[in-house]
Amino acid sequence: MNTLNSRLPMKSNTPVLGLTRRSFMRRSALASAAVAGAWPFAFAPRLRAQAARPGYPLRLPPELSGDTLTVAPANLAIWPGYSTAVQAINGSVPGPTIRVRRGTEFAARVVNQLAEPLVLHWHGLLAPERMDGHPRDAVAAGQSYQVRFPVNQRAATCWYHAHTDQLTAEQAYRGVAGLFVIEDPNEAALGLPSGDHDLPLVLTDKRSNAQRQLTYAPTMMDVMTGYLGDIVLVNGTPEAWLSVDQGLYRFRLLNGSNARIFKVGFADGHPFHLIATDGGLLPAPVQVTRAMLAPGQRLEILVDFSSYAVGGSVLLQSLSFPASGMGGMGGPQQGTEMDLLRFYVDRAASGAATPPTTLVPFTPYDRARAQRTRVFTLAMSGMVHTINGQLFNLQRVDFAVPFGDLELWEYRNTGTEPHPMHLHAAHCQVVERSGQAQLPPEDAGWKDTVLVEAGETVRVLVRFDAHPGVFVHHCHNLEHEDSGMMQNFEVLPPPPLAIQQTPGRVKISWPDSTQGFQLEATPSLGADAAWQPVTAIPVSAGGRWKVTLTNVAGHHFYRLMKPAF
Ligand SMILES: [Cu+2]
Repeated sequence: MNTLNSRLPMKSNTPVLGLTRRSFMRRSALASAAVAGAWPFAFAPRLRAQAARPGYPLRLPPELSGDTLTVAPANLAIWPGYSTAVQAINGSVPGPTIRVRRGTEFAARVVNQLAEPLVLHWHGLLAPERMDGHPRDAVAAGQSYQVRFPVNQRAATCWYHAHTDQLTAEQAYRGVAGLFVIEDPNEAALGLPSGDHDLPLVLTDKRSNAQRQLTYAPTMMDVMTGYLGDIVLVNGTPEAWLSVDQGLYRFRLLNGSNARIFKVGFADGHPFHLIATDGGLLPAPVQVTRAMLAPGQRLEILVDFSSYAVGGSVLLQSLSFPASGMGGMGGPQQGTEMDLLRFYVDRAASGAATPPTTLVPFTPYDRARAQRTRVFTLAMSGMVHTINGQLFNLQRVDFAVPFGDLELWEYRNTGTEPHPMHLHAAHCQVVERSGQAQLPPEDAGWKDTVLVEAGETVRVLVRFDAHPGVFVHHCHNLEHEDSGMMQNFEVLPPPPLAIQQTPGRVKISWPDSTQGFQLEATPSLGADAAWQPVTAIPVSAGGRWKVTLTNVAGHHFYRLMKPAF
């Protein structure tokens, strides 16, 4: 039996291939805090008190920067004394947390040791077309494939998960998912909690039976509502608890559930700060007492435990909320209160820490620059859900988006189920909900997954300016997705530029049948790219727009883009 994720701290610190030294130290620090929960000889009163704690100390996934991701059947001691069949990544559920520094290349070999096809999607990452994990790119059982792409986007808590045609829901449910954290050394200056005070919380709900197996057998009703579980695992830990000090913590929350929406908050109403959504840090922390987190979404929060006495504890929950939809047949209905994680405040903090007042600048798109509105009607058809009246067809491309155009996407939910809509290949900005521009803080910043409640119309602004090619957008209720609530779209490549360079002089031209483009230049590509409009006014001649730049010092890169800000 694989014990990588055993609750026994000594076992869970068994060296893991690819585990970085930093992560090993983080995990060791955590384990030393949590060790009393399973240590056989309690030799201090505090440790004895901890030994009586119900539940299990929070596990932390191993960490990787790339290398090999082997997806294979495994048996894990999710509940001590039981062996639970899962589909693990490198023997772990959730899979290893991938950490990549902005401006570097991510490379990994994905090895499919399942008895079925598999492809992984890098959710929130701007990967090129054939690296993105489109369902058409799944490899057969026993096969492997190489992933390689540069990571130049803002630092963010992203994730990765199975995206196999009609198998996404079951594979993700059985464990084929993990966090993917993009780090930016420039953000270190913000002084946010780090090391063992910066922790992932991967929330997933499951149904378990008497033999402690994770059952997945969706009925037609489950497909309609999405598969709702009756227990929550946090980082693969049931009834999870965490020993903390009285300091400030950064928690990176991912809702990795198939269908369950969480309303994250403390049982005692303890306030916390929202600092990041899907696409990275917000302009400033926002103090809240609860936050909605739909499947696929991420939130980062700062929690200050200094108001709790040493010896105190507080429970993080999914608070109850009125839910649209039919509710689940197997698990508690959508919107039912569920416990997530109990924090035991065991120690004084090593130093005082307060949230920073500002984080990372955010520039909203200029809605007036949107080239067009694209309407997506989300509706129920029998027991499944459609987008614009159709179910997904792997071979059919449903629409094309010109590269670099700012578009207003309008999701109209005419059904009775909530739909967390996820788009690949770009991040978007939420602009209004059913005509209201006043938005909850969870809608702030750069998003890739937007919750559209029953009866709601949500408008977002989006510009596909990273990679041309065929991508998907879909509902991230995974039963909805697998039953066809997904579309292909093609990001059309920008018009080709013709560039003639002589010393000190650059002649650039492009077809004058293309309107509205702005020529931009940058001295370097990658994470340091600083695209600036070229101010020279193009002239039309011989069917082309032409610009001649003189006194050009050094080497530049050029592109065509439509203004969005
Ligand atoms: Cu849906």
